[in-house]
Amino acid sequence: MAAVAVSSLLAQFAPVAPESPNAEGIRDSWLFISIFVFAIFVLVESLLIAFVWKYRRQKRGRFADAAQVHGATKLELAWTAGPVVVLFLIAAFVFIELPGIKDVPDAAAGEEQLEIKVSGRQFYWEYEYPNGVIAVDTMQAPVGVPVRLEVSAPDADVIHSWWIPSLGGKIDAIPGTTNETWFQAETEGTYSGQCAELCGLEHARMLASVEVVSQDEFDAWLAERADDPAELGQEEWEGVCAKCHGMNGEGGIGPRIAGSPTLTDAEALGNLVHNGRGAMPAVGAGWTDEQIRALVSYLTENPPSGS
Ligand SMILES: [Cu+2]
Repeated sequence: MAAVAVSSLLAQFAPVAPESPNAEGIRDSWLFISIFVFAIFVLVESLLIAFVWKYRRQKRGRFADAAQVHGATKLELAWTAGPVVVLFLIAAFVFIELPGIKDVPDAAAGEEQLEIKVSGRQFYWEYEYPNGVIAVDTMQAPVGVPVRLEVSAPDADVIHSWWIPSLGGKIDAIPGTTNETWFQAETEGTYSGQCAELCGLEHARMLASVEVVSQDEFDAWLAERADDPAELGQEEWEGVCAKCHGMNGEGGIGPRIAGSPTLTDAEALGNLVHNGRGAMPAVGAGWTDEQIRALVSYLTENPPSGS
C-alpha cells in the first residue's frame, strides 16, 4: 500500500506520459537528471543529520570552540571531481537527446509530412492547414504522421507559448519570428495543453488541444471543413468571443453582447474584430471575409441567449 502511495505521489512530479518521440526525449532527460537529484538529496541530507548528531556540543562549554578540522585532500578532491562527473554525464545525455527533441524529422522519400501554421493570439490558438482551412483552439492531426508546426504571433506586442506536454516541449509564439516544433502522435486520442506564457487577462483560458485521428478521418475532416465553414463559426464564437463576453453573450471580462445587432452584421462585426474598440483588442486582425462570414452565420443561427 505504502509503495503504491509513494509511487502515485512521485507520479505527480513526473512529466505526463509521452505520446510523441520528442516528448519521450524530454521525459527521458527528466528521469536521467532525477536519478542524480534524488541521490544527491539523500546523500546531502543524511550527512547533514549525521554530522549535526556527531558534532553536537555535549559537554563542551557553551562558548568553547569545537575541534578545528582542516585538510582532507582525498575528500576535497572527491567533492570537486564528483560534481564535475555528474554535470558531464547530464550534459552528455541531454546533448545526445536534444536533436531528437528539437529537430523536425526530415520527410523520407514518399513519406507524408503535414505542416500547420499555429498562431497565438489574445486569447486563442488559430491553426492554418495547407489547404487554407482555419481552425481555432482544437487542432486535428493524423496519427503516425510527422506534423511540423510553424509557430508565431501575428499581433504586434504579445508573446504566447504553445505547449501540449504529451506531444513535446514548449515553443514560444513571438511576433515577427517563426519558431518551429513538431510532433508525431503514436496513438489516437485527445491531448490537451495551454498557452504557457502569461499573455493577458484571459491567458488562463487560452487552452489548446490536439485531436489525433486516423489518416482517413483527418482527410475527411479537412475536406469537409474546406467545403463548409459552419464549424469554424462555432469555434470562433467559443474560442475568441465567448472567453471575454460569456458563452451566452451575457458578459464577463467584456460587456454583455447578447442581442447586439453587430453580431449579425458582417460589416460591423468585421470592423470590430479587425480593429478592436476601446479595451477590446483587434482579436480578428487579418481575418478573411470567410472567417467573418462563418462567425456571422453561426451567430445568426445560434443567437446568444444572454443568460
Ligand atoms: Cu497566450
